[in-house]
Amino acid sequence: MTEKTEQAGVSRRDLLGGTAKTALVAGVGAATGAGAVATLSPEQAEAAAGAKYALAPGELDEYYGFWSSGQTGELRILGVPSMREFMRIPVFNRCSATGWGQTNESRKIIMENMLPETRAFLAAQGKEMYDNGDLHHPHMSFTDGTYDGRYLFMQDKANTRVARIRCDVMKCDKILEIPNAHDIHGMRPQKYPRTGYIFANGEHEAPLVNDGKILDDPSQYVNIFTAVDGDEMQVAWQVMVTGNLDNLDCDYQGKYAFSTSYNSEMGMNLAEMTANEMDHVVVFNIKEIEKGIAEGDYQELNGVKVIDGRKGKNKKYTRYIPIPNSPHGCNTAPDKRHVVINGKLSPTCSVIDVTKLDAVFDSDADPRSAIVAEPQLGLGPLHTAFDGKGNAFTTLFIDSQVVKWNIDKAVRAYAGEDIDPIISKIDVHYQPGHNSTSMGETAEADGKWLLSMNKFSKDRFLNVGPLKPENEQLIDISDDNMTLVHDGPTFAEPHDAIIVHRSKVNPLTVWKRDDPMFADAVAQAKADGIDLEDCADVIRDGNKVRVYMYSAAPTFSLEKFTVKQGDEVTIYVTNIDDIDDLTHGFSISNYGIAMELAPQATASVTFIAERPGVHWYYCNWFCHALHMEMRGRMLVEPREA
Ligand code: K7E
Ligand code: CUA
Repeated sequence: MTEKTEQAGVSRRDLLGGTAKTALVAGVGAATGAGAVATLSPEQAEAAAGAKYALAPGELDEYYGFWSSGQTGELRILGVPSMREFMRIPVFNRCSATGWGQTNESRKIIMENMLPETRAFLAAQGKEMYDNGDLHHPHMSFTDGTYDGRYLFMQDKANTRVARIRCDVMKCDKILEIPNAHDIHGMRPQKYPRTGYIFANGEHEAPLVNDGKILDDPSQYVNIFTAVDGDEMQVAWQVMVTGNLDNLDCDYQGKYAFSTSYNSEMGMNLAEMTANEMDHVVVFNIKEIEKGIAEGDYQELNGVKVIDGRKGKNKKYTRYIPIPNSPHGCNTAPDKRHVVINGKLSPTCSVIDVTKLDAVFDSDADPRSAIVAEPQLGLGPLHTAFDGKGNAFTTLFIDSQVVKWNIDKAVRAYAGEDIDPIISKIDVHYQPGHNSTSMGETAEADGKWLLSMNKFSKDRFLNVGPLKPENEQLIDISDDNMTLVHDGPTFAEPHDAIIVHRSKVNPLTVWKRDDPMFADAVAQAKADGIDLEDCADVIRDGNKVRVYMYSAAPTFSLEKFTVKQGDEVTIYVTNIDDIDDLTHGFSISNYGIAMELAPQATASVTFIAERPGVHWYYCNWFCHALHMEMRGRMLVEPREA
């Protein structure tokens, strides 16, 4: 037993010592005995679930599922319980269908909050934007502890960004690159009183000013926790912390945020990073941090106010609660009181009681005094979801199971009562990461559905070659059993999803003409004296050419236009069709151009007309019986010799 473990008051038995750690690090599965394992054949499962999940064609789902896509960089919308995929919203990736990353409207969003050094770095690569992202965590904005349907927020671990999607049009409207931090991983919106802040964990440590002056001196590396203003999408403040920040959540009082932290050792390799028996959760005191900022207790770096909340520094701002080795998931229960910290290398979850945190901050009580339960659940607990009835569902990565357990029983067992908090276990296929319950991260958790997001599908689907899909399984949790009802293969790599009741989300069916998304195009048209909804015009402005047309099925208002080789051409297309679902597209052959034109939207694209000759533009979104005929010619006059 290490000295640190004794200080924390956790026994060796509670930690199961090195067994789980060794198994997890080595990637070896191991079985645990606790709890009954429920497995049904697909036929039994379907019968047991009363086919509640199976919607007839044309029937609508009760929930929206908002899925991340990991290294694909987009956000996806699925229906729950049908698990049908409805839509993909490009965010950090680029999109061939919609022109995300190519239209002027999307380029502005992607680049307007890019750091100057990133701009310069990308320019040296001959690029103006990153092509990739790693989107792990999608979460909706909150008001009063539940989803309010305004925005979805998400992070990019690959390139240190936070983005926002407007739920009225289901398009990304802001992407913010976070200075000082490295690799944003855990991310959550403030639950109360409203969002408010978006809290974002910088996962990897680096010198605070990372300009190359400090290199191989890890003693000078720090980690950064960031609060973003979710309305303005600007960084509000940052806190310097000790240890790699992994996942996070916050409370229902608007007082505290919690980040799990592995590698409290600040090690640089696997052995160093997993050396200690205990890591920690960092508790952020939001009001004290705001006060410290107001009182000037910060340094300003890259235009951001950074407070020092490292271990052993100012205890007003942060506290470090010792937690068994390498905690991962962090999930606040809908009872508004308990926060579950998932052990990963420890077979336990540690439960924080938020009502005990005031004492930790005010009277300097032992930070571990806020821990009120630490049940042993199985091997590799990664993430926990809730049913709103006092129960928790934790994924066990190594065991390939989900364990259902009761929070109150776990608290009583920790206090000494002889009681088993585990209710049941179910096999999932295979190696689950996140899980998610219907409305489960809000105060309105309704205990109907549980989604287990499994990293491996192995033998569950037809073999598609060495690269396999993941498998996301839907589990009916409406009664005491957990009943597996559906396998849903998905492409790389949804980590996380939220399941939002459809009453919370109410998107438009056509764009409003005064939408900010294309306000720049509207302003330019106005300056050029053009009516976007009734135009067929070419404006020449030196070697800049602005081409205005509208689309109305099955025609573009310009059947041809002429430019000169080398002109910088901007094409503005407005879809004047205002019928639900009548989307057009605009693509120019051999110019690499394509964009989406949803009903009543304007989109624009700029390029250099360097290829002389006749080039057809055409509608690339099937819209009409005469869709193939919806086309025109761009005539590019060759440069005079
Ligand atoms: Cu557990 Cu990035 Cu949310 Cu993945 S993290 S599983
Ligand atoms: Cu318009 Cu196809």
